Amino acid sequence: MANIEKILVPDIGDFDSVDVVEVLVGTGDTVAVDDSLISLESDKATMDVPSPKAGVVQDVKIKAGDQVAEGDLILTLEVVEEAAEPAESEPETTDDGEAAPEAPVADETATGSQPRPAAVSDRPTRASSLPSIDEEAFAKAYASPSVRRFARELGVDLGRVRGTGRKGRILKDDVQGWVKGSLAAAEVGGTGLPEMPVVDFSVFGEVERRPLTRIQKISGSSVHRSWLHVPHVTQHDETDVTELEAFRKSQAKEAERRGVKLTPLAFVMRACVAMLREFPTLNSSLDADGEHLILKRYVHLGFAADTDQGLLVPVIRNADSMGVWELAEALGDLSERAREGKLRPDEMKGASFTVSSLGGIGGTAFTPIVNAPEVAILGVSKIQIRPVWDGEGFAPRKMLPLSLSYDHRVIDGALAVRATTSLSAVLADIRRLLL
Ligand code: CAO
Repeated sequence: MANIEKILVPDIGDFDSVDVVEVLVGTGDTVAVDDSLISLESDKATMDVPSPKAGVVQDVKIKAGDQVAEGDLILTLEVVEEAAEPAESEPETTDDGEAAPEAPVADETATGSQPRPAAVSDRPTRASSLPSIDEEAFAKAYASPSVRRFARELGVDLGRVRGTGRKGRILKDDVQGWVKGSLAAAEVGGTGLPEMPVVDFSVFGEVERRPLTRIQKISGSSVHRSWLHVPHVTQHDETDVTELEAFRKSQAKEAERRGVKLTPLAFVMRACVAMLREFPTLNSSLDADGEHLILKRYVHLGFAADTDQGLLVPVIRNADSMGVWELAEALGDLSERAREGKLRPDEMKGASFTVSSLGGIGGTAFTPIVNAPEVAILGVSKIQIRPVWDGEGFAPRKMLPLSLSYDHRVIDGALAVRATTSLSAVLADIRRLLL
């Protein structure tokens, strides 16, 4: 026959009655000895009432918000004998079958002198995706001992959890919700970013849903990864390319003869090689151990090519061994094949530095995203004719805007501006450029 026992509110110290702030079990729940049944709160402390017996909850007689005093009925429990505590720690059972639980387990933040329950100080292994526990904030968090224990078991820093209980008290559900949120964030890269809302735009007007191309998906995830991992800074500069442009235009016939399109980009690439030789840190990658820099002795220049399938980055290998004409030829060949979808996979690998030119389109400056694990990328915008002070007056000069984005873990601002200053100087002096 089922052994049904009444579980009563135990001795709660000097209080006539205290508030029930949380009922932690429901009908049908299986409880073990010492599992918390309810949380009580006086003006001095929050305390959990542990179950004196193991069993299955039959009927819960109180609810959150009630006031209770010693001897009040909490619930009836169908006791499971074999799961009971050993005799020496078993709580007293009265003759009429009522079980008095042990004294409530007080909150560790209580102002009184209650000892901190042993389980609360356990330090189970935390899920690695959860942030570490700030003990001070944990201690100050407003939560019952059972919720604290639960948070400890999951490695949750209670200081970070927003309580939805009365007066902001943290409930078990709040801890569970926080863990779910953290795991969901970890799935999207451990960023802790709040999720974007899903919006039905058709509510606001007509829309078309178009699938992303394979290239858009790949390049999208690659720029996103870089954006999240690399602390970016962009150094802007501009350089006087009046002479360079005059020279380039003077080569129109030669370009035609060679069947090559000679654009400013070939000269910019030649100048980048000079910059990378002078500042090899820009031609490096951070080692995966985070403690070494891998300096590359080669210069393989990637360049962003806009195609109707999305952004591709073909690579000109050993660009440091090429002159302007060879660079222009490689640029023309690779960008044409990029647009025709004819690049081989190995022609898009191994870049040590990338150039992204929007100069054929427009713009005055932009902040390109570093093509990680490279550590720097040069953005090139459109040449503008602007009045420049030459010491005596303003002269119309062709100015080329440059935007160097870099990984601030590897490159300091001073190094970056030295590099762009050197790059500008080379581009402004055709003799140095053609050396
Ligand atoms: N200022 C003024 N004019 C420029 C210029 C500049 N900085 N750069 C190029 N031009 C001119 C060229 O001389 C050419 O003029 P003509 O048609 O009169 O000969 C015209 O602009 C078009 O050049 P282009 O774009 O065909 O050639 P390019 O060598 O400059 O660039 C390529 C090649 C593949 C880089 C380019 O076509 C491209 O795809 N750019 C987009 C890159 C991109 O999307 N970057 C953003 C990525 S996100 O960081």
